[in-house]
Amino acid sequence: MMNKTTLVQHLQHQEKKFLGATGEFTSMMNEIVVAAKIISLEVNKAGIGGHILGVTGNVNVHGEEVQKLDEFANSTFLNILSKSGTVCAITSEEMADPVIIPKENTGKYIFMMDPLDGSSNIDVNVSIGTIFSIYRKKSAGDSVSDEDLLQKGEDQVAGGYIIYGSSTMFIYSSGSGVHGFTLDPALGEFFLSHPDLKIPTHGNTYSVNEGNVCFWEDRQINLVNYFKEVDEKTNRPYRGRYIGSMVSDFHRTLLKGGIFMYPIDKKNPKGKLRFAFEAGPMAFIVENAGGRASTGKERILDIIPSDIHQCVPLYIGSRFDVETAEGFLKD
Ligand code: P6P
Repeated sequence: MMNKTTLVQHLQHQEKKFLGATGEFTSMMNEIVVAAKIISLEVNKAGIGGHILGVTGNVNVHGEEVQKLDEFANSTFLNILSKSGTVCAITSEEMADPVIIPKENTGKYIFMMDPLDGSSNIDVNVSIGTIFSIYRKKSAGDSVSDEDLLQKGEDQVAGGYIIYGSSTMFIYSSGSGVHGFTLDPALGEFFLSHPDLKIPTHGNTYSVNEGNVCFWEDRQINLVNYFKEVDEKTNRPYRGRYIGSMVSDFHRTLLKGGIFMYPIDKKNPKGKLRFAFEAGPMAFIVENAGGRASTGKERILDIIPSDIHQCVPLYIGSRFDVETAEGFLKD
């Protein structure tokens, strides 16, 4: 174990590659790691004692029931990062408005998160996760403006997720490849387990909630039927896999290839997934792993959001498979 690289060591090595690095990014990432360890501990004992399972009785800005663990995860990141001196603002899927950090504790980054994605699966022991995205403050002066909070996807400084599953993994990219770390719970340390991850260029798995088929456009129906047809040359029929926890569905897609889709439908005419907290960071990761992420019509990282809670349709995964989807969906 001792010849393994820890996440802290990896971050220090990465920092040395950036001339003029102040160490503020590394410091912020280390704080994110601390929050991840705290949440991992809570998630893994959620079934014991029972006090943390279940709903809070509140709904979030998207009208979704807030689980107790959602709130725990959100407040854990909020408490740790707001005192870290590395961020000037924090936005969250679970908070209607941004939290602006007071001057005495402010920093140069904006931290955006889905604190516990897939949390409706907590009570049935399905893997869930945290998704985060980091931008650099752009506006002059001490105040935080829309110029800082509504940035183009490709201006992300880093994107990552933590998956609380059979093991807890920390996957991130800061633009120099995608790297995966696995938590050794006995030591409380993340160790490099998946260096420089690359997504297969062509997969044979499609992932979508087919329970929504009656709400889809015809071209979405035609696309999924295409994946189900028999054609040896193009590896079809594809296997269907859908967990209903994006972090889990994306993690499988990143490692094995294929495509994850959350299309528009009559219930969600703009899409269900959030640009800032889900589509944007996962698009940053998948492109750094050689994959592709699209709304079906445009590159996710080309989007400049008009609202911090903006939703988008999402097609993400192996380059070949996302291009196939775009062929069916482009006007
Ligand atoms: P549906 C979880 O609530 C989530 O935001 C993603 O993690 C997941 O991919 C999606 O929604 C599941 O949505 O409509 O298929 O239950």
